[in-house]
Amino acid sequence: MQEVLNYIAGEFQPAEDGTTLYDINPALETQIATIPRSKSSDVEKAVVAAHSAQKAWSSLTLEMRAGWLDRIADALEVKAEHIAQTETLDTGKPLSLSRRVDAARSVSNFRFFADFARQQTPESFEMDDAMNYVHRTPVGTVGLITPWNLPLYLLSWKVAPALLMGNTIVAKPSEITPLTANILAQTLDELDLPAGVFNLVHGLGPEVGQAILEHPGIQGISFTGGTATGRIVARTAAPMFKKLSLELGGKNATIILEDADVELAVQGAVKAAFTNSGQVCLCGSRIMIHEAIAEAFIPAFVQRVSELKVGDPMLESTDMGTVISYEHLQKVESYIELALEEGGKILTGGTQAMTGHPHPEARGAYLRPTVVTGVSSASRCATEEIFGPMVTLHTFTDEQQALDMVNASEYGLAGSVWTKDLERGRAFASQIESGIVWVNTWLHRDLRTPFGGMKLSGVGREGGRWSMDFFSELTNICVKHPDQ
Ligand code: TXE
Repeated sequence: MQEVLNYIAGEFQPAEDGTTLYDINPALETQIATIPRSKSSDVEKAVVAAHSAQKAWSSLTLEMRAGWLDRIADALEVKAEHIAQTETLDTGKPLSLSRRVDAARSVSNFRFFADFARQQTPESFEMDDAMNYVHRTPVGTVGLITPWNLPLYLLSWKVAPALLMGNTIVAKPSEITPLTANILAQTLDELDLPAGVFNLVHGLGPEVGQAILEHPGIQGISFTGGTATGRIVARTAAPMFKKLSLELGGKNATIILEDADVELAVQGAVKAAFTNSGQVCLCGSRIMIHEAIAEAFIPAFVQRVSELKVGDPMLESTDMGTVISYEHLQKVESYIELALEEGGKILTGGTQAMTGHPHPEARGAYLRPTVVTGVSSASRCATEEIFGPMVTLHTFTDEQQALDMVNASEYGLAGSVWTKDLERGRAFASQIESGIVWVNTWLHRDLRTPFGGMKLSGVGREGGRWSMDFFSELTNICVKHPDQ
């Protein structure tokens, strides 16, 4: 079994009190690693290390730090297959997905921010009698807290801009998926990143996560996770006036207008619903279909979903692996039961599935992709974030009704609209209360664009210049021209 350690002040080390937690593989339900169960004393050490590295790191030029990001990207790229295999072991997601999305994006996050930094021009504002210069300094030591659904992908999405802007880091990955964060720490260690610039502290949210939130020496918090935890993060960090970025949950809608290309919409809706077993905050878990196209769309959608191969995540042929844990599987199943109580009918799925698994005796957190119809768009299973392979279908007769259903959600992260009329798609998209709307596509990402949500889906935006803004403080320097 692998023994994962904290990475503090350039040293791999156990928790100060020596306690550990088990990391579980959700496909076999076996223990694959131990991680430190860190406490506030470990966070304290990490903050001291980060502070001692801060001055030297922030005094490098942006160009030099961009060079570091390039070297990190190159080193991670060499390990891409190792990262993908490890992510699959830890999460139960198909290896093909780990390769295509998790490993690839972890590399490109570093590369993107390096290139993006080089494209920036100094920001200045000329007045008749003076010139304003925008001067950026780092926030300081930042706390990065990340979830289990896209472990290294989301951690690197924060680490890259935080390093670029001259911050030092205390990071905490999810205790459920700690392994690829450890690969990142090993990689930075091999590259001789100055000690203390990046510190990784493993453990439980209410223990080590909370200690990061509460530490007065940490000036900014970037958090991705559930909305309930986000509330705790805000409650703790906001009164200390820490800079805060909250990327939280979603209950995203996929809207099929009556003039949609049925084949394209079916493909897109299946992908939006079941990628990573529905465990992407952007997943479309409420599908709204115009009545005029429902007869063509619904049977084709259900057919396609029932053909998805659920099984061993290591097999090339697998479309969907496990959900993240057996506990999470039970949560999703409880929503399937709730759907039936709420008057719903299951069109496909609804049961555990072990197809193609090499160890049929293992329990494994497998669940068939599940499609529910007949529940109200205001029902609990159509309004609460389930974060698993289950979607509800709803029909509408006109655009206003669709918009009302979509915007009734307490969440506002993402959505997709499917129509052959692009102008209509844009107009419809602009009326959806959410941070990201795709027209005729889903999870099509340009990393320069703002990413984040409104309402219960979070506060703030990341991506491109929004990440650069979050991870820096701005000083406007106004210089008066002489004799004017
Ligand atoms: O996430 P948590 P959980 C949603 C999804 C899921 C639900 C709960 O609906 O079912 O959230 O998942 C750390 N102080 N999303 O419980 O707890 C925790 O250790 C500081 C959506 O696994 O929010 C982990 O590192 N940190 C989401 C991180 O917060 C704390 C992705 C996220 O875990 C803490 C994941 C505390 N008091 C779940 N408590 C998305 N937006 O993509 C926990 N943590």
